[in-house]
Amino acid sequence: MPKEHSFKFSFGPWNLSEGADPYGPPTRPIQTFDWKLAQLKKLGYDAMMFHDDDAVPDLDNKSAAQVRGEAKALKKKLDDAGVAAEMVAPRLWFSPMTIDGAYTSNCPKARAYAIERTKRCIDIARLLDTELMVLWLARDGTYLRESKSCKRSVEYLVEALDAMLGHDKKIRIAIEPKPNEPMDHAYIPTIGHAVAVAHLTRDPKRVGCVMESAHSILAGLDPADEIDFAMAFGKLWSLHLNDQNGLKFDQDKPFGSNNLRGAFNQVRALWRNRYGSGGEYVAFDVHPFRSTKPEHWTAHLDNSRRTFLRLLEKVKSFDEAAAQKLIADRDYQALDQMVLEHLMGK
Ligand code: GLO
Ligand code: MG
Repeated sequence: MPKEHSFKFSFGPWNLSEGADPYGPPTRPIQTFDWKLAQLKKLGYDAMMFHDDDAVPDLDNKSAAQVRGEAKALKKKLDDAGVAAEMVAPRLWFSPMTIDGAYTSNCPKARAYAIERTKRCIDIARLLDTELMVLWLARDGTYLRESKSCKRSVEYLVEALDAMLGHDKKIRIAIEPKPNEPMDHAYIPTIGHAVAVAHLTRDPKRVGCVMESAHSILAGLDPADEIDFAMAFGKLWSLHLNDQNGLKFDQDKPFGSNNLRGAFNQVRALWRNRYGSGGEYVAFDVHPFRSTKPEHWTAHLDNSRRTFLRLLEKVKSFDEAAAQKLIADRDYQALDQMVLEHLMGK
């Protein structure tokens, strides 16, 4: 087992969501950013994740000087609160410019918009004193296979990544794969795709990934293996831990809520690989259930972190020597039961 090291935690303002879904309006009153920051502090988290327009609202309609001013004011607010900015991510799925995709749109103007917007996002990240930008490629995929070409899309994506890497010599880009939703098929569905694309860019060392549990499950994969795979390449630079009940809409359930054993294996992979020893954060990309009352609004974040820490104890107290004996004897039947009994507290 690795030597003792501790984990640092983060979440984004969108994780204190108001309950709106495609079928109904918010079920909790809209809250301010300051309220969300105060909750983050109260819950004992260390950092906040940002979309570029969480940091600078209405970004597309602001001048470079305005953007700089607002980003600096936010940095001061975070400093005063003792909270770090973990990363900034360009929100490339809202604008009328990205209806048919961002970096891989069929429209050259849309592709140019996506790259320019991302450069602004990078500038904001640097003003918030983080070198990490997360790319969730929400609309870079297809509704209709015949409408685009996957090979051409990969080429566009690499061109865009090269432009980002050229814009700032320090920025590190973590691609967040997801196989579907909002698209039918996304071009970067798994960690393997993200790692492969990194190697086509001008500076592969600065392109890595974020593993989100729900996204891996939607791709039919095991999140713990996705963690291990990314870490085998030194490419796991952030995490969106959560849970997902099978192949349906992206649920972003509390960590461990659906599959406690799967969550145990994710924490075990992180612990065994010393995730976090390079300053990486454990982020929870979780949402409250729509039915959650305002007075219980932050419970999913508190619970996810609590579950993570409880599972960390389970990881540390797992009898590795006994497990190794069973493995050597190929007695996986007994190993299976040993894991279950350990998780059940016997
Ligand atoms: C949605 C994604 C989303 C991203 C966030 C950061 O499925 O998980 O929440 O993580 O926008 O880019
Ligand atoms: Mg996510």
